[in-house]
Amino acid sequence: MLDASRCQIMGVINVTPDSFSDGGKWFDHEAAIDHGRDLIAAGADMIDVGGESTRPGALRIDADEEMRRISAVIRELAGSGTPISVDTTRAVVARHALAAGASMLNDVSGGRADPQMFEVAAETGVPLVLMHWRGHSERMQDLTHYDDVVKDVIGELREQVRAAKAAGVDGRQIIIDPGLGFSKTGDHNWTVLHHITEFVELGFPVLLGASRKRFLGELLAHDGQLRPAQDRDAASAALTTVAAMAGVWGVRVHDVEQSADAARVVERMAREGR
Ligand code: PMM
Repeated sequence: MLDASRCQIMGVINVTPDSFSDGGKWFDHEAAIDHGRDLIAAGADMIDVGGESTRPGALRIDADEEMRRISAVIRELAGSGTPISVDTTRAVVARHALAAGASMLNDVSGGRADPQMFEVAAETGVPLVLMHWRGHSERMQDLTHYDDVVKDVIGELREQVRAAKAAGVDGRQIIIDPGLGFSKTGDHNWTVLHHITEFVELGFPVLLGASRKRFLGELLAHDGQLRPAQDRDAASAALTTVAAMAGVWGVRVHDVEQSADAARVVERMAREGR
């Protein structure tokens, strides 16, 4: 069962040369493994390992390259007892990652990129993150039309949940994620965040990935320059506080320490009300 005693902290390792948020720092396996250990020491409950960049406009790599990037990192960290989720849209990579020791699937396409992802989840029974998604990175920012972003995202997420269940995934495995920045403008992200309780009320654990994203860089811009990604961590932790107070199950963050502290503050405050 998923821990819900307080907002869960998912630390991020992008084993990619081109991530916007950490600029390829963890492309080297040894560096990625060391970083994973540091994230756990800083208070992460789990680590999300991904080998394919999802930055807007990014081109795809093939599945073999994706597996090559993440295998050793997952094997090593899972082998020392760290709960690992794998950030992939491909069923073949998901299977490979589970065999290497991962215990959760984080599919940013919510099963839309590769319907066989649902089979992998149904067969293995592991938790599956279904993120709201409209298209791959190279075209996702062309797919930002909404009549009502909150209603439309919830409606599309419901369809993804329905498809997962129809393919045999148990509802108790499902975690939903509104997909901040994926086919969404900065204003869309803020509207979704303002209405985040409506997502929580759908009855599934909610995961949020706001950390270091462009909309925070825009909010904190100075002299017309975006605030650089690595200087967005205080704002990211502020959103962890907001999310935890709204009953969000978990946050996917690059800087674990500040968000872990924020989640603990919110948990302690909530205990006063019980
Ligand atoms: N964002 C990114 C990658 N994976 N997974 C989930 N579930 N939710 C997200 O919002 C999300 C994700 C892109 O950010 P990164 O390049 O910093 O990893």
